[in-house]
Amino acid sequence: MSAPLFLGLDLSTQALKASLLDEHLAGIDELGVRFDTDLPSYHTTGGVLPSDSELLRGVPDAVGAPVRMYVAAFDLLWERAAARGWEMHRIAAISAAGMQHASVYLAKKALDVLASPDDAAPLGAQLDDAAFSRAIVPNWQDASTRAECAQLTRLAEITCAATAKSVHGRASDVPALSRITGSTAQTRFTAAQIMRFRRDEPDAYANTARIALVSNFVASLLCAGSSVGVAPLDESDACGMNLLDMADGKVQWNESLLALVAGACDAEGRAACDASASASASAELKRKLGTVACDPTQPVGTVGTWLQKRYGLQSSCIVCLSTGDNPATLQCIAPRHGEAVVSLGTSDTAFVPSRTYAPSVEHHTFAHPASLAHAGTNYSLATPPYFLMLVFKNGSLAREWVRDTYCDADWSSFDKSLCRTDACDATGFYWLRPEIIPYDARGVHRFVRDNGDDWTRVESFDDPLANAAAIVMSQCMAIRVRIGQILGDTPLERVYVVGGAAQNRAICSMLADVLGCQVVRPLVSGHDASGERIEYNFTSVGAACRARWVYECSARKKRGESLVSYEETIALARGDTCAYEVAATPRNSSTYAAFESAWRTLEQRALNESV
Ligand code: XUL
Repeated sequence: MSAPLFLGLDLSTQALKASLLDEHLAGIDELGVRFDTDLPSYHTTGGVLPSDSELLRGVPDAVGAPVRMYVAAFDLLWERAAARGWEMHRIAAISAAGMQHASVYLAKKALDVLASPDDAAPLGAQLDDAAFSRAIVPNWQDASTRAECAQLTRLAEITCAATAKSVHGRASDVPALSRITGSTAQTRFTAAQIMRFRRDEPDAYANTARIALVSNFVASLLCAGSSVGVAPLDESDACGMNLLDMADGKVQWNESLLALVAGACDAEGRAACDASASASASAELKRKLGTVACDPTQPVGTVGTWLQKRYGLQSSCIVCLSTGDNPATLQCIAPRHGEAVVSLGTSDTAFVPSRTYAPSVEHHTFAHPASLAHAGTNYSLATPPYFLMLVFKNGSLAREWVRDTYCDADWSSFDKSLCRTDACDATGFYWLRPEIIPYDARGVHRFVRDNGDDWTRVESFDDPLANAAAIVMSQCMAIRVRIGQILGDTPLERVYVVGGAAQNRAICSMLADVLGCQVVRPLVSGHDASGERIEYNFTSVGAACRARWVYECSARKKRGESLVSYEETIALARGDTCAYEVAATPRNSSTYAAFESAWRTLEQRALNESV
């Protein structure tokens, strides 16, 4: 029997990608289907419908995509994999990642097709319009649900007032919804999205047999032609719904929020109908959502007849729980307690593993995708049970604005400014779009040091190039302060940097100096079909790593052995292969450590002045 292969999929905003890895997690091949260019008949731009599309029905701030495009992409991906000559019979386990928060609405017909598809025909032809109760599904960029968010926030305040006021003794200035679900109300999160759908399209909601996240929808497609039906939700992904109660160390649906989303009560907690109708509305929504699986080592099932007969996958090929794209990216890099991942992209994002449930107004708290903490057994201390996600909206777009406005639209002038030695004498806040951290901060604010600890707000710097150092230092400082608050006494030992700006040496050096730790770039390269070495997609690789872990755990379970932690599996599989390269080591971190307190005061000043 030839060595097993592991497949990870990633259904993201713009493409469906697939990474095929060998048992040592080295890349064999990677391919993808881009929605805009490979499936032009769906008329998407950047993977979503243009804002003036009639299909969005004029709903302000709605962002969506045709659900059938995702199925067409799934069909095309397998066609392409077969054309590349993938050794399908060697694929031992598959897992997928899906863009977090986005949801899919299946009508009864979809369940029939998933149970017994025509193995000779593409799934797209079978999962037709009648198979979905919602043709255009919300994307994570959708912001049409502000009213629903306000209601979720209100109901959580009322419920919390009636019960506990704090979580694990944490300060109660954390909004109640965040204390319960790990996040403040978010327009893109699934609870608000389902609520708006039920309100706007009650018949279509009634016609919905199951509601899936993108991740378990893809897992269900992999199982087409088996008894699985709709795969369960993954705990880590489902934390991005504003619907799970994470507060008491378990992860389960919050009954009050569920009732509000189901239409069984209003935001004041008053029953919207008689008691039995309320109970049945809540039970109905619970049925539609299905179960949340808390043991990622437990396979969903095996591939169904559709993949077996059409593409030659083995009936033993394991289908694992699929998770959200953020948890999958975390899985790919597998930072330990005391480490963090910083993604410098359109927005700057940080992932920080956490040993405690740490809800806050500023970040999201998700269950860790590789933790067994909520699985009931085999609690492994090696994997922290949670991870926190921080999103700073003004990332690369703000850096590019500074480059274009003050650095002759030239990265090398921008970078030179970052090497200045007087970087702590001028700082700035460039909140070009309303910021998330700090919440709703706006505008551009610049400060220069007069003397000692006295700072003056200025309209401009004498040297325009100083804006480059000011923005990058301040962005890094914002990350330093929040990670420091999260880690408390634990020192930050290493940061994995990803995203476009991870290739910029000057930015990585500043990050290392400000954070006071090594900054490394994860290496997830492999080969493409022509044998050329290429960089792989972190998210689909992260999904494939889960497949490798689940395969290992299943083999051990069969042999009656105990489970192995995710980190150990990955380390054993990779052997000595270095999983990262050093991008920068800190040189003068004490300067920035000393500057932290002044910078925080300046951030508060800028915030007070931002309207
Ligand atoms: C995170 C978020 C995005 C999507 C992208 O909360 O909304 O990162 O997950 O697919």
